[in-house]
Amino acid sequence: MLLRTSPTSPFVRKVRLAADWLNIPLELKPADTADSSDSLRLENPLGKVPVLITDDGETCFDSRVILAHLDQVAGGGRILPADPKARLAAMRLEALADGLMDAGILVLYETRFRPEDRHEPRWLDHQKGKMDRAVDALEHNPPRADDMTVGTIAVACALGFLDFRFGGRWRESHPRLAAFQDAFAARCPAFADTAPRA
Ligand SMILES: N[C@@H](CCC(=O)N[C@@H](CS)C(=O)NCC(=O)O)C(=O)O
Repeated sequence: MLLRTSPTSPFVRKVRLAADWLNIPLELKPADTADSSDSLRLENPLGKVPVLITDDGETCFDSRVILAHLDQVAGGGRILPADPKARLAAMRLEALADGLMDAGILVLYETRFRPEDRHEPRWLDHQKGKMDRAVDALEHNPPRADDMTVGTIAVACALGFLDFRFGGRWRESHPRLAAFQDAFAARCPAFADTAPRA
């Protein structure tokens, strides 16, 4: 299977971590989300990475759908628990971490797509509020690194994204989450291998 990637996308990183954990080989093909001639927009009308292209040519996005698909390819119940209660908890955790990344990306895009004198402070504060509340909620109820699920994979990627794009300021004030990230990195060697690079 082929994965359309970007070296800095935390959502792509989710897929790469899941595939590595499940021993599913993926061929990586970088995409340029800003280039209208890149086939990415045909593969995903939203023009976003990641996109998975299966061996029979089917395109699959977004990262949540891809992780669920990879779990199924691996036999099911591996990173998406079969037990309904555990499954819901893992999916909810994934949604929280994805939402944290979405808000961070909106903050980044505001600064990338608009000149500084047109940044909208109310919008930036609105998104930053979501990020702060998500990190605080995770600190209050930290995930367990020995539980490898769509949720813990997404949280690890969200924290890696904060480290990369927002200077890792969350660490000092969120010690339980920092301990989770360290334990996750120790358990999952692909976490270091997929660290974002500019
Ligand atoms: N919900 C999507 C989010 C994917 C996403 O936001 N990808 C960003 C890179 S991190 C992207 O491709 N942005 C390009 C754009 O929005 O045009 C997922 O889970 O895959």
